[in-house]
Amino acid sequence: MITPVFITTWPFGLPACKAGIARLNEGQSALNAVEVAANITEDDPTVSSVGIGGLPNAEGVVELDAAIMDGATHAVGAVGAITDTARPISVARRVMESTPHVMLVGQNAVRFARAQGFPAANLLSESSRLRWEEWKKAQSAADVAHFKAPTKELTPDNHDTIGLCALDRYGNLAAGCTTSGMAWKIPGRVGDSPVIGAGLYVDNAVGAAAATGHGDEMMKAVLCYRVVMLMDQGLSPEEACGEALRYLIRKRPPEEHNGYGAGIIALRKDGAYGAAGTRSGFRNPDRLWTWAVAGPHEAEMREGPYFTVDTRAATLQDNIE
Ligand code: SD4
Repeated sequence: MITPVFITTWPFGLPACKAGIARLNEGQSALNAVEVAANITEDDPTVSSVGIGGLPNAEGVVELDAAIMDGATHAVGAVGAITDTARPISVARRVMESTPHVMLVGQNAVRFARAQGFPAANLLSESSRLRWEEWKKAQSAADVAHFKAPTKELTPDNHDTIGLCALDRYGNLAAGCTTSGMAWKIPGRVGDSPVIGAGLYVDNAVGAAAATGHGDEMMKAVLCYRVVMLMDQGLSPEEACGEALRYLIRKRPPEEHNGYGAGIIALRKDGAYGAAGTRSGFRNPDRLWTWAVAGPHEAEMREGPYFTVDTRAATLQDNIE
């Protein structure tokens, strides 16, 4: 029998990791375990970057992105910039299972959710509202009105996705992502999390990957697809995550990504797992890249490894090739 494995990003993903592995050990599917585990973080108002309690956009509205992908069927469902609805990953699963489409966005995603029985919910917690008020005081009203939100003003806890990867005892893989995205983002901005190949990707024949970090940069490198492709070529999960990060760093100007960072988790179909992240990212040199994993052992936190390259030299070299 295959030993189940469950991985999540960030320390706030630990409760989800514990719930996910418990479901897998009960014999539930990887897909169910990812959804149930993601719901735990989405429902927690103290996590300021996912679901209820997430930080809002520049106009004070919480807009959520989420996606779920089933390695067994290669099906995927996603929602982008959905408002007033708890548990966006469950809405994403409904998109996958009840429509012929992959992604619904904005107000029509909300209408779809209501039609599917998801009730209206207030996502803006009091503490997130106060932080938004504080941020808004420092902005020019004209800039906000003209969609000039300074999305680059990031602090350590204003933009984190929970990414989840699972392997069940039947050998099936699944992945998910759910986030409120970057705090104070321009209304309507959709990040990498609901975008297949960027925020997550699974191929049951190879493995699964999910990402967190500066989505506007990570989308440009289709990061998670790359990780799975590299595992298919024989790299270990950790090497594949590292190579994908090196690729991102080579392709994009350092000033665009250095301050923000990226982290990836990966799980191979045989249960091998790994991760990679940037340490100087997330605008905080002391911020550690940490993730949670449970499998043959209890859920525990891991750190790193960290990947960087000499970006300018590599950019030149890479573009000549
Ligand atoms: C986004 N990738 O919306 C998400 C945010 C995140 O650490 O994960 N930040 O760009």
